[in-house]
Amino acid sequence: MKKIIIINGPNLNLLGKRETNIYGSLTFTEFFDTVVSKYANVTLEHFQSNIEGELIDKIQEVGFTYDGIVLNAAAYTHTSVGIGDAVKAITTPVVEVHISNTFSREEFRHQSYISPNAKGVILGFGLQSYELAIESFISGS
Ligand code: CA2
Repeated sequence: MKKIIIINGPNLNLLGKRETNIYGSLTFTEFFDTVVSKYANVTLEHFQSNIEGELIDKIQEVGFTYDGIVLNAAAYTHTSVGIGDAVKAITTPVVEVHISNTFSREEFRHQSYISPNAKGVILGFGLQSYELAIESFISGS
């Protein structure tokens, strides 16, 4: 079975509880449970942290053995050279995802330190962005 992990960055633990106009009203746990049942043919894990170093530690921990990483580094996407370097250093392919269309938002959200070393980028489809990323690992090479 393929092993895929979703790694979520800062404040994504607030999904479904705040700013529901931008990020929707489902909590990530509610969403994750539906995804786990839908993709019963893959092993899916989820990790969230508000701490940059913990995200880097997790990327390094899984980044040589798992089949795919779905990474929403949230605000660190736009600031973190460290997370960008970690993505570059590992062998597991990373698909960068965003819930919102970052290009329709403020200018500072147009910059990503992840994209140059990601296998692909999916954004603007709400929580479905995560599902599309998982699908890409299931059906892709
Ligand atoms: O659209 C995305 O997925 C983002 O990665 C979300 C980040 C934002 O900084 C990126 O530019 C785009 C913010 C995540 C904050 O999540 C919250 C969820 C609910 C309530 C408040 C924040």
